[in-house]
Amino acid sequence: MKIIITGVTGQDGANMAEYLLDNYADAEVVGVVRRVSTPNKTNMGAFENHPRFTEVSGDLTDGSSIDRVVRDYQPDYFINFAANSFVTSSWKSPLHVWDTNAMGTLRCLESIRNYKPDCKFYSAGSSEEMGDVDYSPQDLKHPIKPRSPYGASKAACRHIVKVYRESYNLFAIHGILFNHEGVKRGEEFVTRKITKAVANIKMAIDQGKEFAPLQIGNAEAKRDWSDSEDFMRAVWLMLNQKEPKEYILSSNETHTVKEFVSLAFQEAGIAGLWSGEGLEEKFRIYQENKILVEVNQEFYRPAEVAILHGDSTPIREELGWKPKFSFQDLVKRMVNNDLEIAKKRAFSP
Ligand code: G4F
Repeated sequence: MKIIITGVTGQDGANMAEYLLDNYADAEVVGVVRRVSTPNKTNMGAFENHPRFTEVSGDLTDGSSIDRVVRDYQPDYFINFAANSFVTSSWKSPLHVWDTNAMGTLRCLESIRNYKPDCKFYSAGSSEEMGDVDYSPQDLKHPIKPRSPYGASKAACRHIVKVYRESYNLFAIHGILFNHEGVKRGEEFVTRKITKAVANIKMAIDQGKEFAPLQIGNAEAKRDWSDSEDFMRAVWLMLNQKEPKEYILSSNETHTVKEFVSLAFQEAGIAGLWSGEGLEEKFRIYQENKILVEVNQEFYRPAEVAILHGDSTPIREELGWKPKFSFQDLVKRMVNNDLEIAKKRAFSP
């Protein structure tokens, strides 16, 4: 069973590789890594030297590299987790985001069509495609109304995957993933930004040192957060159905960024309280005037998706998927991981 995973250095790619290597003795994983001048393979630590893992060089913006990987490795599955996935940066480099995400997906589909048409293909869809939502919770019938170049690029993937599935009879699916996080999450995303700051502030408080408050953008935004590890099991279920049916993956809950902040500090043993409104809103240590978090215009987006709240009932009922981790578990795991990292850093010689 040969599985190509693009984006294997990222959170989802690494979690998927780990899941397959740990659970399927016949899984041979080929991880596609984009050449960068300063490689970051931190997330690959658990499997980089695994005997059934092979690293190959490739880039979604270079169709010839994708052709070569598919032709040479003849995969049974191709899981595309490579993307420019940070929504904010999509306003700054929209052409690059479209080239990687939308054209990149088309390049994968063309390579599969030409060199391994019986290969099952997974495209990582996003709840950002829903955008300016009409109703909650969102299901697969929800109109596509993206609010960012990123969301629009993922909507393009959704359309082209359908076109290839129907035109060429490919097993190609575009599952819609609501927000999913974890200990491998990049530090620019709001959850990891919060848990890393919580850990650093906790260390400073314990050592009697001063600290700068965490700066965040829209604290009222609501997201449907899950654990990436739970989603990887679901992606594999989707790829192993008889027919190529698409599903939504979500926790079926929605929480504000403020709730995430409060819970993360609470997990580190710091009780806090929100006060003020809009840009004046602040999160302070309970019954003290010490500011932990401030709202800062700099982190607002040109257009915001105010609420995401998914309905993943169909995959739960039809494929039997059930998440292991709750919202509270997720926050706890992320905070404790960042506390460990902060402690190691503080006590390393
Ligand atoms: O963590 P975020 O940057 O994730 P976002 O934009 O929801 O996108 C993530 O989830 C999508 C699925 O829905 C994926 F497709 C996508 O690739 C990515 O994984 O921001 C979450 C929310 C936003 O509303 C943002 O405005 O948090 C708000 N926010 C408030 N302050 C902030 C900040 N986001 C970031 N990154 N940094 C802040 O300081």
